[in-house]
Amino acid sequence: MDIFPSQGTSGPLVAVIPAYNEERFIGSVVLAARNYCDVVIVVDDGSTDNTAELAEAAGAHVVRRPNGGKGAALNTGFAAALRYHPCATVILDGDAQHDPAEIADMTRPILTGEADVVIGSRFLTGDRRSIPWWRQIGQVALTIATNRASGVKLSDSQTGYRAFSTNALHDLKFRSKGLSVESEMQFLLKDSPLRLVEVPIHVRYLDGNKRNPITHGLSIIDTIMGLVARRRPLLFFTVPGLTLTVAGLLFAYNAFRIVQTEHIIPAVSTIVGTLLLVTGLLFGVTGTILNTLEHFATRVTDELIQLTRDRSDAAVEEVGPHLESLSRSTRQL
Ligand SMILES: Nc1nc2c(ncn2[C@@H]2O[C@H](COP(=O)(O)OP(=O)(O)OP(=O)(O)O)[C@@H](O)[C@H]2O)c(=O)[nH]1
Ligand SMILES: [Mg+2]
Repeated sequence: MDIFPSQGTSGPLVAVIPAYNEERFIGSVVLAARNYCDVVIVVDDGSTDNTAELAEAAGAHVVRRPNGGKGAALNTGFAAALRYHPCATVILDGDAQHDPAEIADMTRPILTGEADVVIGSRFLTGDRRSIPWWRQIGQVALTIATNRASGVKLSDSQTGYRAFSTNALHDLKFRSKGLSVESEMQFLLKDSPLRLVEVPIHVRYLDGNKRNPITHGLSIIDTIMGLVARRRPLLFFTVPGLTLTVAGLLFAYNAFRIVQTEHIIPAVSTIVGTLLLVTGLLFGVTGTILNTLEHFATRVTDELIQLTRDRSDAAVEEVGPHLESLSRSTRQL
């Protein structure tokens, strides 16, 4: 098919497929995606099978990098996509879970200027028959946890089918190592001006479980907790801190009352009250300091991203890696 959805807009439509040991499916996924996109980029980071060779044979632009997880693969894929000056970029999985025929639906809100980020949701249509029930339980639980923690509400927080405007490719830089990059993206979107739209998608599962669903779910919860601590310190530290302080004050008041009426110092109330007060105040102060640093880091990062965006390609090649590592260090504050 040579009628590309990108016709009539400037720049090619680009697909980015992160792929790790996907030799069973990658060839057919690339061939199918090429029917709906101008360029297909496969980011292979250290596959031990023939993923890269098969993707190349199917016509993909293959970027190879050392294994750093899906988040790092997406950072690399976004940088590679930006070099094509795309009208829109779509990401999909290399295990044939997503239907490339839906790329047009995924990218339409970007091409019409309605959105910067499109999330392909498995739960918008209500047709969940193709999703095994145990996966649905995990996906819904992780969606509730990510929605609550990030403050951004989605019907499917874990989907890998997403589309992005150029602005979004510039702004979104991931740190997550494993498969928690989808949750991280939701936190990044919370404080960002990028406009978000969900569209319904269909999925199919041709493979069995690749990993233990319990440890997989726990590792994502672990990342969500870390993200809350880093990105929403008031929620993670200051709110529990205030609760502990109030509890400490109640114990202290009780101890004071006993001293007044019975003229003895109640050991339990005094010790517990003091411990609660000290811990609560420590949490409160820590949260407030981290919140200030987070705002500072966000401002510096935004300015660095803007600086990178305003430069010519040659200058970005030269200073980009330095700015990125500076921006990363600032975020790690
Ligand atoms: N480049 C790269 N791709 C990865 C890595 N880990 C996962 N991927 C790819 O990211 C996509 C999603 O990974 P999956 O393992 O299918 O994760 P999932 O879809 O959440 O899990 P399942 O439902 O079990 O398929 C696939 O195309 C993987 O090949 C990685 O470390 N590097
Ligand atoms: Mg998959």
